Amino acid sequence: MTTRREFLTSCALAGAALTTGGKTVAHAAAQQRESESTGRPLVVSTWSFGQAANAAAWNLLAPGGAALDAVEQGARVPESDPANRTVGLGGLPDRDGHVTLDACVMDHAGRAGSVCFLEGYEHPVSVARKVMEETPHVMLAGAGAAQFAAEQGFTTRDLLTDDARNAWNEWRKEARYEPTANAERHDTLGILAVDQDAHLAGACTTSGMAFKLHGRVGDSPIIGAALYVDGEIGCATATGHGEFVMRTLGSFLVVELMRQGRSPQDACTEAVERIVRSLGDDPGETQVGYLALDPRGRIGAFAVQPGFQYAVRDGARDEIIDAASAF
Ligand code: SD4
Repeated sequence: MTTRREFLTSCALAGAALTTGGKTVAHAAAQQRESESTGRPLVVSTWSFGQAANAAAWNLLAPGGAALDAVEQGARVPESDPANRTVGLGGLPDRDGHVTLDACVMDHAGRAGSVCFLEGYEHPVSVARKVMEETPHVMLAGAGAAQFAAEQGFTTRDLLTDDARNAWNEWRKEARYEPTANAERHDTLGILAVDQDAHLAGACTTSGMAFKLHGRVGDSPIIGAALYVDGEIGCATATGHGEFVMRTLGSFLVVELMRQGRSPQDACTEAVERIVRSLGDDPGETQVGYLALDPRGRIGAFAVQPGFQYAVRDGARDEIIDAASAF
């Protein structure tokens, strides 16, 4: 009989597919590329919209720029995109109509900065970087984070677009609070980069679960949950149903597994397996995806269920890849 572990491992080895130029092909070579290492620099991001973030990051990485600058610039792209309903401007609001943002950054030296429950600022990732660089703290929340952003010279902006307000009004007609994991509503940007000097950095930014309770904070700004970077070992980021990631401290887990010798792919698979164990045989709508990168440029990705994609950009590739999944 095949154990769940054997099943997951075989999925990880056989299940990846690669999308290039709009075509998705069954693809054994995807995994091989991961183990071959493509060298540096390299940037990976969650979801297909990560490709635009990667492009901005690549503009810095290609001429020898720093990974930290690259991930920040990459994260700012979806933050400014009003058509993106899950990050920054245009993000869907909480139950009470507030767009509340979570973001964090971390670099190869173990420095970290984070903001959560931030309202009225388009670029939480940049505020998070300021927390990291300008304060002795790691995380600022809510009104305090907004006060700090103002003090740092960030300008306020109404982030609730007409489109997002309309979606919220539609949702309110249902008159019920059901924070289920809808794949469409789960699209945090996690971005990881390794630069020419083999320095790693990562960032994560989101408007969180759509129509969440006011005050709800997800995994995305939690160092160790949706983002973790160890300059020697590797880095990981998470997307999906944040509560599952928070309960398992997923990104820290992925990096610690890599420290124990697991490949980025195997580490992501094991971290998903911890979640899958709590789900039994039916994941329902629960989705979590992990993405990991090591200093050699090896990539891993795995999700609870199909649909999780990630974007890769390096000197030879600009691609979107379908991650393997447990179900
Ligand atoms: C959250 N993890 O707030 C975020 C949502 C998400 O892809 O990742 N969407 O739980």
